Amino acid sequence: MFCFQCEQTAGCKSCAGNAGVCGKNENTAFLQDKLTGALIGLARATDNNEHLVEESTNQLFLEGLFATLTNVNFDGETFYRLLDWVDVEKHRLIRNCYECTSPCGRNDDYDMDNLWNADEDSRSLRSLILFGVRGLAAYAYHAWVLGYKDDSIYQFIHKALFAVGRDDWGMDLLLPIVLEVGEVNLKCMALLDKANTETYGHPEPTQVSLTVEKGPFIVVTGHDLYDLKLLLEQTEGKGINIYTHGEMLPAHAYPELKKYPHLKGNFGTAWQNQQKEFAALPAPILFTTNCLMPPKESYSDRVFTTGVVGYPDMRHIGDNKDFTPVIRKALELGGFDQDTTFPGINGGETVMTGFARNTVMNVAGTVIDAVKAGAIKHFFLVAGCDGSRPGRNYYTEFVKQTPADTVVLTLACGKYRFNDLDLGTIGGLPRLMDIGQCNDAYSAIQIALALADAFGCGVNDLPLSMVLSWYEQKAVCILLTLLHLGIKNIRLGPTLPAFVSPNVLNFLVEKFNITPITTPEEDLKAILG
Ligand code: SF4
Ligand code: SF3
Repeated sequence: MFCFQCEQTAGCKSCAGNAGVCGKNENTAFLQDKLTGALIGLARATDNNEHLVEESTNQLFLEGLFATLTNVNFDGETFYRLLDWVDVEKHRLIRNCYECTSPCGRNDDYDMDNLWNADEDSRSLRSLILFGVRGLAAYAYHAWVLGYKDDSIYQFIHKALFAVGRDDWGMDLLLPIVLEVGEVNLKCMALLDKANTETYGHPEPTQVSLTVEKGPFIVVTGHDLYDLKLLLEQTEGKGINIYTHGEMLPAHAYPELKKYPHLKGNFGTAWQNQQKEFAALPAPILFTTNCLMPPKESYSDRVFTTGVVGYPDMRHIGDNKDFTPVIRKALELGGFDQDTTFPGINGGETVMTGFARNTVMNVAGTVIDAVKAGAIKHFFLVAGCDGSRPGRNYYTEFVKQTPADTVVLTLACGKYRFNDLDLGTIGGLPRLMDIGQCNDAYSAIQIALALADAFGCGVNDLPLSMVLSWYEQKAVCILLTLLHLGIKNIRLGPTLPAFVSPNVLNFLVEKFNITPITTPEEDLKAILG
């Protein structure tokens, strides 16, 4: 196997041999490559055939790409099903081709080994496109399940996959598509933001308890708010409480979700701690998306998956979204005998969320006055994924060391390293504000653009620094979005992506001045002068 799509890849180079660091085995890696190659073949078949593309074709692109994201699906059955589906769609798109006696090869599946063995710059650029499009597909999927669709996004996915299969394209053709991933991802995150806010209302600042009350409960993790909503409906009046985990935390801030009194609080920290945190949990855990780690025996009887998530032998809730087996399990396990608090990493017993664009823009006047009066000297966006590398302590230390006259905005699962800290307030606002999930990077961008507008300058001229952490492919497409917007001086860690070749890195440094993180002390000194 060969895989280097995430930050924890072996030796910061690539996972090879029998299994990846994430637990993906050789067979799953093979099937994921096969499916990706087949989707490239399907993208080739859409060329000149866009008029034949149906909803089911695009649904397949989204599900197929999402299923190959890190920590989403380890189940061979899923990939066989998706491969069969590609076959059906391809037959429909290019029936004549299947009947042709002298095939030209134009619609063939792509052999991913060609990509992994290509020269390093071509491999790097095409990997950026592929991994970026995997992240984008995940966001498009979340919007899709809420009924928000945009053909131009799907057409770009076809174009991008077509490019991934071009062994003969150079930097001149590939680089614009790399940046276009960022552009289309912005459109996609805007669509998801619209879907979430029109369906569930605008997030409101909300304090979330880290105490699990006695009695039966269910822990729900991942990013899919629609699954959470259905679970809340199905558990209503059944004496079962619901606790969010990981990237589901911002759900507490949406009016249409927080109205359920049995949506009680948050359990646990970021994804990489799940094998320890779930071990003795007297409750089922529902995975709606990444990040799923191979379940340990100590809790594997309590793991349920749904949507594009899958793991061999774990119970999967299908498209009918009937969560009865999860509910039965919760009642059978019974929960804790007494209220039990699971403090955050720094000992806090509650966390705040809900500072998305609407909330922050409603207090824009206060924020701008505070900046003009010198009460707020600088903004930091400390955001992105968490992971298990020890170097990620940087982010906790960085936030702890930010001066009292600065504001820290955050989003995604990396925040669990510091979101239980009490950083106090500034001009009546909390110094630490959680904007939401990783896709709420859209909200952060809108906040930055509004600030730039108010001060009559560009985002790069604002007293704002982005200190980002990455792990999986959604972070890749968000990073490309920031580059598409021309945002410079991003600090990125804990390590730089293995799939960025030295020449591509030089380009990113020269054009956007991307820099790797160093130490909190040095970086803060460099930023604040
Ligand atoms: Fe390795 Fe990451 Fe690929 Fe898993 S997803 S095999 S950890 S590079
Ligand atoms: Fe986290 Fe997996 Fe990326 Fe949505 S849940 S941010 S790592």
